[in-house]
Parts: sequence; structure tokens; C-alpha cells
Amino acid sequence: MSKNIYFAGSIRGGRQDAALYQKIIAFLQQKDRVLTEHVGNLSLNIHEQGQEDQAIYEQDTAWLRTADLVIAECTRPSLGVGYELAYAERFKIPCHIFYRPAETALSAMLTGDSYFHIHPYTDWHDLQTQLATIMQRQ
Ligand code: 6IA
Repeated sequence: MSKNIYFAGSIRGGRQDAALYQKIIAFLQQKDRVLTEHVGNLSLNIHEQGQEDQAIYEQDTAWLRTADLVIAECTRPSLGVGYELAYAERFKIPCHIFYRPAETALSAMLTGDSYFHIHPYTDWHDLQTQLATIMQRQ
């Protein structure tokens, strides 16, 4: 049965990896439903004053509560993603965190919390292989 996946990636923390988020989302969508497709939207303007921040918060936390699984790409540090991970832990939703160790030192608040499944990876091929394993298992 297909799952609801909450994909988390940096928005106001910086969009340098946005194209990668888009690839991850497309990969996950082959089998499952991704609640947060907008995170991979390459034309997202982070300075835009569109939807109210309160509405974004309400929608994202509501989606998180219904998610079967959280997948977060954390190479680009983001306060929002850190918040989402703690929120998901509170609701006992399994969390898988991916990052490229050559480019970032992940926060001790993530690596030090044994609740999180931490997945270092090197490149897209490695990431894809690890994602496929998680998708089969959950
Ligand atoms: O602190 P950040 O902005 O980097 O936080 C990113 C995380 O918060 C993502 O995983 C999203 O799930 C969530 N998030 C942050 N901003 C938004 C948003 N609109 N819409 C939906 N989820 C969001 C922001 C649009 C605005 C910049 C024009």
C-alpha cells in the first residue's frame, strides 16, 4: 500500500539543493504520495509574500501528523526542517535524515538523538539506493 511521505528540505535556509529535492520527490512518487511537493519547486521565490506564514505552519504541521514517514535532506541547514523533525518525533513518526558529510557537519541535536535514522550519502546513486531500501522496508 502506498504511504504518505513528508519530505523536508530547506526553503528559507537556502535553495542551493532545490534541484536535488525535486529529484528525491520524483523518486519517492514512483511508489508513494509526497505531501510536500512544493519543497522541490524550483521557481519558489523565498522573498515572496504569498500565503501567510501562520497558514503554512498550520498546513505543514497538519500534514506531519498524518504522515507515515518523514524523509529530510539536511545538507543545507534549515531551522524549519529541524523544527519539523522534532515535531515528527513528538508524534512518533519515523524520521530518516540524509546528508552529505563532505559538505556539512550535521547538528548534534540530530546525530545525538537516537530516535532519528541518520543516513550519510556521497552522491545521487548512493542516495537513491538508500531511499529504495527505506521505501521497501516501511
Ligand atoms: O526554515 P525553512 O524555510 O528552511 O524551512 C523549510 C521547511 O519548512 C520545509 O521542509 C517545509 O516543509 C517548511 N516550509 C517552509 N516554508 C514553507 C512554505 N512556503 N510552504 C510550505 N512549507 C514550508 C514558504 C514560501 C515562501 C518562502 C514564499
